[in-house]
Amino acid sequence: MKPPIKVAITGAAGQLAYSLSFRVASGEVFGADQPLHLTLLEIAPAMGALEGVVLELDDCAYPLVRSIQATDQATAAFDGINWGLLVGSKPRTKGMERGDLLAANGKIFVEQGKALERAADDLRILVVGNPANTNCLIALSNAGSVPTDRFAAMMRLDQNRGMAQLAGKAGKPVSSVTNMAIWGNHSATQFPDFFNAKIGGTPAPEVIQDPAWLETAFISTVQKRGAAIIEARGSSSAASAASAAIDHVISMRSATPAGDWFSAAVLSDGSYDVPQGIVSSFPLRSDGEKWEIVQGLTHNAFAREKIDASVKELLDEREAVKDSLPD
Ligand code: NAX
Repeated sequence: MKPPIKVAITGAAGQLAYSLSFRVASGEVFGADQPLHLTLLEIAPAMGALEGVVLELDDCAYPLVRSIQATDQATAAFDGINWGLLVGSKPRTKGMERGDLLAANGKIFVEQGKALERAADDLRILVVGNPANTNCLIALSNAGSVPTDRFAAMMRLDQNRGMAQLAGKAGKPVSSVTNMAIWGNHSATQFPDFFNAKIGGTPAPEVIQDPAWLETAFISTVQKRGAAIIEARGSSSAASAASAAIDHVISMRSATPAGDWFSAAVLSDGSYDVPQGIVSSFPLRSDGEKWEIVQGLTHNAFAREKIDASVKELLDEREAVKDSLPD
């Protein structure tokens, strides 16, 4: 057994965390030889419901769990953590404009970013709570000495959705789909890059010889999948989102298979003419500890226009939260 690590999950009484926490506690994410201390963060009104989650986690008798702490204080939740899965955020309520949503979440991620200065030296963060890219930007901008490359926002659900759609259309198993890059924002402007995706090692457009489907139905299905799930289920994607969060952490912690990549939103270094200072999705490779943006992919005018539109949305979001970003 390795020495225990500390993992924090925020929004821990919410529906996504109800799937995620149990899978983290079971060892599925960090390994069957990795004991962990779990800290669960919620807001004060949800502490009663969180207590119920803790009772259930206890009742699973997971052998890897060394302790479970429930708190409504970010500083306590993030003390000494190695990983933080930031799921909690303020949902959009009736009549709320997008700017109001950004501002409300800005406050949360300023506070949580500051509290992350108390984390362990090897801290890694995944921001899931929406608007995830801009929340991630706010957190990393307020986290003082924590290196910015420790932060990512979740695009893995979009990647997985894209892979499933391509596999379904091609009549191939989803395991044959690789190199699925998502560019831009986790929103309806994102660009799921079918041009660079492969099916069984062959470019997706050569396997699926239906450019009209790829350029319209495929893109909009991936972009609007979240809304389709809300429409069908009456609540937003939770189990698939938890599954994607797990895939993200595993991809970050393992060496990426040769020739492949995975998608996550990270602070742009200017690659692919995405301006610095926004958290945008890129294709990444990891060596198990550090990640890098895959270089050298090409985009035609169609793809470039889609990427630029999503990047513009991220720039607008950054402008809307500028009060939450230190100079
Ligand atoms: P829920 O509303 O069920 O749960 C959110 C929880 O966060 C609530 O229990 C709430 O009390 C808590 N919370 C609010 N402010 C908090 C704070 N300051 N500190 C700690 N906890 C706080 O939403 P759920 O379905 O679980 O979704 C969680 C978040 O994931 C939402 O923001 C949602 O939009 C986002 N999603 C992001 C996805 C992505 O791909 N990046 C996909 C799935 C999901 O929709």
